[in-house]
Amino acid sequence: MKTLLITAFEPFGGEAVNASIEAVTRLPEHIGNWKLMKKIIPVVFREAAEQTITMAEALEVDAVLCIGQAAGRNKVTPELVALNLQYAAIPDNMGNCPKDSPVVKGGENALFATMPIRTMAAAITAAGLPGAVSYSAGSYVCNDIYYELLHYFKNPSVPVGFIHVPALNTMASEQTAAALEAAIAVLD
Ligand code: PCA
Repeated sequence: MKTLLITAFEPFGGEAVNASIEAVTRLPEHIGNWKLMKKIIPVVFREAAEQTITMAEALEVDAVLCIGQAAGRNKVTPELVALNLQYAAIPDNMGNCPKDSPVVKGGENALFATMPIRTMAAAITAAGLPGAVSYSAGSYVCNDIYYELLHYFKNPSVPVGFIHVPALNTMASEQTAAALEAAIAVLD
């Protein structure tokens, strides 16, 4: 049995809910060969990544998968790329509002997922649910945590992935959870 740290984000932007929490809390404790360790993290630049790295190290997890909400999308979208860019259109939950700052000074411009993103997206559609590979996690806190984790766990003995999910008014959380379960089930 391997352990997967799976994170969801608190609500942000003045909203009362975040679809990532609703979906992650609906996931079973075990999927295939994986035991899930669920954690809710703040929508705060850097802090979200720091908490996740601390938890991943303390629990000695085998992989890390972060889930965030992407309002306006109508599919569950595993993310292939993280950019070394912070640009916030709205402040994060601590009032940070970076405009074109690097995530990691001197870091590579972009990092690729170390989970099998295409296979995960294909598993979602094979389950009859809306899924697609995404090539941009944006430039807000979701992209920030993704880049920081990929940078930190450069040796992909701890694979890292990110999946954006639609808002609750677009996709029911049971469906979103089923899509996440299908994506996790293909992990080795
Ligand atoms: N979505 C935001 C941050 C938290 C979340 O759920 C994003 O896409 O960056």
